[in-house]
Amino acid sequence: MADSKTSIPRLSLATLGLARVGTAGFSYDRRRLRPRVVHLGLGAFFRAHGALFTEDVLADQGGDWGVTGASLRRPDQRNRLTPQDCLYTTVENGSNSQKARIVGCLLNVLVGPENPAALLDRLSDGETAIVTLTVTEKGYCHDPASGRLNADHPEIRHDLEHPDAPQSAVGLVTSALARRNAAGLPPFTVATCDNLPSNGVLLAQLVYEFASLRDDALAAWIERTVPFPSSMVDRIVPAEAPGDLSAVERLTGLHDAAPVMHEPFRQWVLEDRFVDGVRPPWERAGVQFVSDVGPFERAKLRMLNGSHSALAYLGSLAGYETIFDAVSDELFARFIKRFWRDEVIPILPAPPGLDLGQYADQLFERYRNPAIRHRLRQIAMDGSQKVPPRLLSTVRDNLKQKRAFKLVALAVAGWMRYISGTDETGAAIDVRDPLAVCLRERIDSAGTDPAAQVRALATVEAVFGKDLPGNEAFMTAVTEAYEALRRAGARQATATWVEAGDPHLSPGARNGG
Ligand code: CS2
Repeated sequence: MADSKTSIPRLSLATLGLARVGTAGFSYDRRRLRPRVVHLGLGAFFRAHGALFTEDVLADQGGDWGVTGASLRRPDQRNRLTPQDCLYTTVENGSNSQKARIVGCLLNVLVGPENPAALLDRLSDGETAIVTLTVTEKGYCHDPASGRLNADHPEIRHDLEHPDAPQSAVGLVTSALARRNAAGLPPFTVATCDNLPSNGVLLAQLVYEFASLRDDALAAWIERTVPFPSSMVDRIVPAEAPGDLSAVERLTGLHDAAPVMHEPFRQWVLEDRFVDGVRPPWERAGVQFVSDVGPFERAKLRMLNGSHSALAYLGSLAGYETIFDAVSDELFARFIKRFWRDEVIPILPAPPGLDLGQYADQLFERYRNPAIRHRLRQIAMDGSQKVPPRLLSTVRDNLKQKRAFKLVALAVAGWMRYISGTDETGAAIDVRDPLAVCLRERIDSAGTDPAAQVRALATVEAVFGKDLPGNEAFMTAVTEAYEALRRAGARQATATWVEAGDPHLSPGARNGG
């Protein structure tokens, strides 16, 4: 099929052979694949991460591990992928290299809101052995501060009333498990791949709570039989940007409506708990199976995602567009290195075999990849869900150990400043957050006094819990930082904060850069 505007052939099974030399493809027999993995939340991240680990297994030793993708919101991915037989191109963008690869393990895409019954049927089918998820933090319909299910969430309420047409990931997983139980089938393994602390434990708890609202016997069966392995996943995958489609056309000679661009680095650390041990031999593709993901996940969430969120708020306010742009400014480079060295690394237990100082250096190099245009706006989204696990967890651990947390406090204040809705030039900020309306009302009701604005936001319990608004050290640190951001702007405030000496820095602390 040719694209009408460009007359470049559209990627599909029929045109695969036309791909330019240098484009990697697949040589396994795709007709053998069965839909044994269902992935909820088919976005760029999964297609450049989980799907590629499975693709590598197929390339290495064949097998039948095919993937069904499911979109729980919009039909865009299905609309783009189906006309090209669900094939897509991944482009690995290194600092000085580009590698294109056409991926074959995705077999079809279902769209939950259009046809919840079809998605439920697929999940309930005995052939489905593993359900993986990347539905983003807000997709868990939970209270980020307490980790409990938000039973008032409109999707949760809907799913309780309509168990045959669930909308939420928690509702879908529970209804499908209920059907399997009723049919005498074994459960599937539920492997969440979202950036949440103890993500498997959290999802198990949410599904259990939800199932208990339906039927105690079902909840007990789930608790007894369904494994929810925790994981740490990592790869920087920017959202599609203008120019990506034409770049892929130039590389492969084929028109792909759904390519994904990503960095070379990837990591997946996973607990080896699967129903009957059934899973692809992902270790062949580099997945690290460990008994306790906790230290890996905490290091990644607080060092990578924490610094991402800090840069997203402070960097956007300072006028930068991407992570690369922000860390190319010597000031923000110093900020981020001190953030790691002084406030995050000292309170983190190092995962086995990982030197956290080296990990910080490696993260910095990844951020300095000029070929990755990772937009701060993309990372800034959904701060009410991201700030608690990425930044407030670090605040709490520093408080416990009576250590300073000035730079983390500046990042939290940066979020508060960002969601006020106007930037330093007076231009509107497009704040995207499930709590946007509530946060806006809080700020508006506080008037113009910065300290009152901080108090109004810090008392949103779903974000700050019950403890932090009553903690004087926390409130003082965030209020001072917020006032400085208002008074001097993000760049100047960051400069002052970075310059300030840190009396709590232990003499042996490693120099992060
Ligand atoms: C980012 C993550 O958008 C965000 O909030 O911090 O998507 C980050 O790029 C990935 O977790 C990296 O593995």
